[in-house]
Amino acid sequence: MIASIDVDPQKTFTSLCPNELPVFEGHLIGKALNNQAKHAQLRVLTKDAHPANAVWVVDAHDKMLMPLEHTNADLTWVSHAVPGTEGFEVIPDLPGVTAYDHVIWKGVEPDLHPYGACFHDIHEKLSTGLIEWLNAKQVSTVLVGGLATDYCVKTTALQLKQHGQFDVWVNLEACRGIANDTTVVACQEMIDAGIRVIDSLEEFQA
Ligand code: VGL
Repeated sequence: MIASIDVDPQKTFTSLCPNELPVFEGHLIGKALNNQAKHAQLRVLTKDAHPANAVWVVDAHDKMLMPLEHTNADLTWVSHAVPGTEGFEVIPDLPGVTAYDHVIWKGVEPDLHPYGACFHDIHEKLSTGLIEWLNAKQVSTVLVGGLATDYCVKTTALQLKQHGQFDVWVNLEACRGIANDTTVVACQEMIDAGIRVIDSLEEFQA
């Protein structure tokens, strides 16, 4: 069984929400996510769902990426992906949530800012149930895309590889990164972990 996973394809990570965390071309990956889903029998959506009063929130972009002492919120970020706001919505071309087979909402607690979709906490203690759900559906292969390559896509793919027994593929055509240097490092980290990082679906073989 193959599952495709749309990691945080939300307007908060696009130029549609310039005050949040815009990723270059982030709003353009919807069709590529739909195409990869055609290679899978199951489709999963993950969404950041952050409260406005989260401990990691700063009020300006130049105050971001500062280390924090919080156990499960490592860096400062501007407020993003708050349920009820535009940034929480999915990007154009994607189906509504009920069209998916499974949906994970993460980062709901004010003092937890996870990147990966498999655990609620950075220390990977509190499962979101994603790996367990994939196992229950007898999924052997996961095809991952979304936003952003260098944070949530990377961490989700690494967790799926390290804590699950899946063949993990990351389809770069259906991803965009926040910064080029961290994206290059992220791709190498994924490759080193045994993840297949591919430029397009043409390279995918289950
Ligand atoms: C993300 C930075 C902060 C992501 C989330 O989805 O990649 N990046 N929060």
